[in-house]
Amino acid sequence: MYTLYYMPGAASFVVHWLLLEIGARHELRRIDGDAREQKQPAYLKLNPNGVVPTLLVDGEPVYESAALVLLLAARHPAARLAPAPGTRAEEMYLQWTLHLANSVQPAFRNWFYPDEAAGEEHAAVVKERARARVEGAWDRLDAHLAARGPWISGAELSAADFLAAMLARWSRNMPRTALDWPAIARLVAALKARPSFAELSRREGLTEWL
Ligand SMILES: N[C@@H](CCC(=O)N[C@@H](CS)C(=O)NCC(=O)O)C(=O)O
Repeated sequence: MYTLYYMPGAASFVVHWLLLEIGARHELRRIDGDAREQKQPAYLKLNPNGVVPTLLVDGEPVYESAALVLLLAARHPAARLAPAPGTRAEEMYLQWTLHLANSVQPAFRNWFYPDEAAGEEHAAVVKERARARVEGAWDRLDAHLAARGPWISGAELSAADFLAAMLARWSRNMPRTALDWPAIARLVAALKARPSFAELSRREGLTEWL
């Protein structure tokens, strides 16, 4: 049994999506970002970083969205969202999951929270550099998908594709959205066509990027 602490459209989005895609039994607890509930003591006991997502896994809190992507794919082999160990597909799956989490997601954090890195007076330059980093990431992901795709790990869909689609969604109001890159646009269109995406959007009350 799982309990997901989430905010609509946030980094919890991919975890929620995978729970639906896998068909895993779960409950949802919405965190009120406007009230900064993620910084309140009750939530900090679960996730001392004060961010979403947190997933209770059999009652124990686990955080970091990419860790939860890997964890859910590994715990539910029947969903076939984690490539077999020791394969080339697994190498690409792990490489890109960690790259998206370690390099691309922090650039988005700078885009959405531009005063965090160096204060309000440097926010414009932080944002501009974040935009360049995100666009560079799309160049490289698109080239990889064109050469080795259609999915991140090759011929088969994996949990990493859902993480990429979430990040692509975050670019929807940037000067260039991820959908300007054709191989990424194809991946995203295929994932958005899945019933889990419609259900996810309905549950989170999302009206953009449908
Ligand atoms: N590395 C973390 C980052 C999570 C993160 O930055 N979450 C954002 C929403 S996308 C958040 O909770 N922001 C609220 C805040 O920072 O107060 C993860 O991937 O789980």
